Amino acid sequence: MQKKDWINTTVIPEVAPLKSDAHALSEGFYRYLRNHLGHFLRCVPFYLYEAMAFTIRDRIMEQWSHTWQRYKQPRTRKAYYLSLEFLIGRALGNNLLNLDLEKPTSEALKVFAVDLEDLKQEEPDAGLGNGGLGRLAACFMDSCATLQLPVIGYGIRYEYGMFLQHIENGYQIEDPDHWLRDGNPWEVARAEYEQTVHFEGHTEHFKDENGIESVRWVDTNDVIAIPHDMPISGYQNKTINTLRLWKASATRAFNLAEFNAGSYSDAVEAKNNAEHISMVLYPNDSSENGKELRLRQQYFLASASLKDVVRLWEETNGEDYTEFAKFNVFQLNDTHPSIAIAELMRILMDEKHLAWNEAWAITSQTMAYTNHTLLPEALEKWSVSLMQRLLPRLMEIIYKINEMFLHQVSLKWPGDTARQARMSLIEESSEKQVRMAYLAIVGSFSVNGVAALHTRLLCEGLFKDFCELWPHKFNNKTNGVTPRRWLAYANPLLRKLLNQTIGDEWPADLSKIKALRDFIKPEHKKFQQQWAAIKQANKQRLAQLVKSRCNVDFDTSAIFDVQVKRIHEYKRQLLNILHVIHLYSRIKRGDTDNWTPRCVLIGGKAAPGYHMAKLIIKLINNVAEIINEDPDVGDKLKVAFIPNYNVSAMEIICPGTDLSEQISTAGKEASGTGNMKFMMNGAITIGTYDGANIEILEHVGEENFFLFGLKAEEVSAAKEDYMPQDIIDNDPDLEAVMALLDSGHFNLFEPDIFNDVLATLRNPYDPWLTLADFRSYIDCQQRVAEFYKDRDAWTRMSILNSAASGYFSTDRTIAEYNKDIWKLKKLS
Ligand code: B0W
Repeated sequence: MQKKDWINTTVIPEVAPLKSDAHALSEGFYRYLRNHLGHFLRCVPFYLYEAMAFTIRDRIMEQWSHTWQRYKQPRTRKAYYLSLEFLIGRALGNNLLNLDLEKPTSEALKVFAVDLEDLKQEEPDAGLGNGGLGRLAACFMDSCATLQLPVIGYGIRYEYGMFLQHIENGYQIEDPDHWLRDGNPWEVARAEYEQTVHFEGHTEHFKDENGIESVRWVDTNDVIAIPHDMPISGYQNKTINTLRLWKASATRAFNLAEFNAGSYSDAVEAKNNAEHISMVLYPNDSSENGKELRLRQQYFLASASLKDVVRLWEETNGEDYTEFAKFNVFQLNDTHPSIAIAELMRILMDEKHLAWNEAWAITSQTMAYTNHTLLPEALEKWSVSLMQRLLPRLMEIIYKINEMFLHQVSLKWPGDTARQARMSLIEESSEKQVRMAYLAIVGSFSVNGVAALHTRLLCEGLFKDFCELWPHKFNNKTNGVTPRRWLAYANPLLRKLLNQTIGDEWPADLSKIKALRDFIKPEHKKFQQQWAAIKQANKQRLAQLVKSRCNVDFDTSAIFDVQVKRIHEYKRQLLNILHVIHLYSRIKRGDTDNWTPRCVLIGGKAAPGYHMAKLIIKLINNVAEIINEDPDVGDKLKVAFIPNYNVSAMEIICPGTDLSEQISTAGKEASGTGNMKFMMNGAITIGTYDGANIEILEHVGEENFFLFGLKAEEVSAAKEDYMPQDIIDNDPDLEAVMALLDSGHFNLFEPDIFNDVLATLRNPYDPWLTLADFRSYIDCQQRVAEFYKDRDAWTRMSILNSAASGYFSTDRTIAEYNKDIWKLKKLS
């Protein structure tokens, strides 16, 4: 589609900005409902939500176009956040907060006897991510808009997001999440900016008219990428940034020749194949993959996004690329989009006719890579043969990058062939593989980890050779979370109290929250009571959620002990459940003097192909059922597994939590971000010395954190002579727990189903060393139980945790990315 010249020549009439008072909003709402959607008030509630979303979007649009215009000014340096995942959640409530429209919107709806809170529930979560990595991308987008940085997010508009989880007989069942079924009122399709992405075919090397060696990639199968833009509102600053999500579409709706020849299904198949690319999010969080469709998704995102940036560049600079690196920077969210490095080389050389060295100078000065994991199984490798078939030109470029790189290695370490083999971008295994993390390091000017320990371990382990070669590239950027969604929005009661107590600047500057420290003094007794009352109310709200989703009664006078995150062996939900069984065993043998009642909530999704993770879910559910139905247990202990844990659930869960479980095997959790959401909302952490837990502990002080377990170095040492059976034999509490499990007490009607769990716990090669930390964990939990009895002391500790959470705002994280890597000017 071509832009028409008259757009530039027509005189645009003055249009008054839309009003945003309650009356204007109720008018807008009703017009959308009746005139646009064609419904009346007694329609299904989704349409009411949609009408209000459109009404708000109109207000966003005015600011959005203004922000775009500013970003399009020549010589404006911009950053592009490339990510296969953006776990956004719902948008209505968040936009109302950011636009300061909560009050008038609520009033506008009252006219129609519609409750805003009910309306918000109609919005499906945009679950375009697995867990921490995808949610981090969403928090980053929020902070970039709030800090008024010209950053554009690029991702995929998956038709189906993260699967919906429900539980049947204790087992996880996955249902498709067709979140776009009824349309998405927030997005704006921009067909005029579609891009073509090539696959397959082959390359031809030839000399151009000037005798220069050139390459063309021909006989390709092409897919069209159509951008759908989502607005990202900044916090009360009139800035709306853009998240551009690509939808895949066939080049022609049908192959007409085939269609006319009567081969209808073949003609439709081509269309379907193309559209499969953006059909579904891969539900693997930190677990193995290697599927062709995933590589197609990665290249689709990288190619379409780079071409879009090149288009934007040429709008103001023509084909002169000399200053491209000065004004553009790409942040790669893990290796998932790292094929962008080879793709930018291809575009610059094959399409823009730059020489290798020029193209490499630009590429290696514009790419920056964030690593999110130390787990070897999550490090991406793609088979060379797959790459050669799917992306033949890209594979040639990767080989050439490797050749130049290994030459550099040989100059630095002459004769060290072992090192060359170790560092090669190509792993020479039985099936040759491209090591994507190495490609990302070689092609980037910055490589960062996501917490201090993680970055240190990367440099000492996985990336040691590279850190020795290029120490200047490596840096740390400790993760954060946005205080707008995770405190101001999720915890409205606390928001009000904070505003009254420390002023209302904290949502845009969370460092202000440290002023709370003062309020643990005896003269602020009233504040402390208000704090405790708010926690109580939030626990009530959480208890209602648990009742409705799990049919389990949580008594709000008990300690609310919560672990919600993806289910993975390294995160050790198993350790949590061993503690639960230990408490149950104590109750059954009458060891309940001075008992602290406890409600344990666990939630999270398991990758559909991850057998052990799914078994852990089943175990949690079976243990919960036995405990909750046992009259001897009563209110002393309750256990629930909350199905379909997602962003919206966390908005209710984190404000209602007392104790935040962050119990991964030390050295395995790169950062964790749930830990930060809980802390901000005044939960106290029980955790290992791992990921960002360490920094949380440093900020809040050891006396306000329940620390247990082996440290990362101790884990490595303990692996040498780890004897789980000896640990069991020497610990009567653990022996009792194992005896209950061995006896089949939790699976009387399904004998042997937990044998694999029991075998891992007893396995001397268990990489997660679950039993090594059992005693330390149980003792620590006992200290928690004792401490919880002094409710005033607990409240003070809770306040201190919130007060120390300022560092964990993504505003701080993004300010650091900007200072050290992006170097963008704030645009107001
Ligand atoms: C996510 C998805 C995939 C995949 O689809 O293949 C592979 C790996 C991940 C992933 N997620 N790798 N690390 C993470 C989590 O990232 C967050 C944000 O930095 C960290 O807080 C977590 O510690 C890390 O596990």
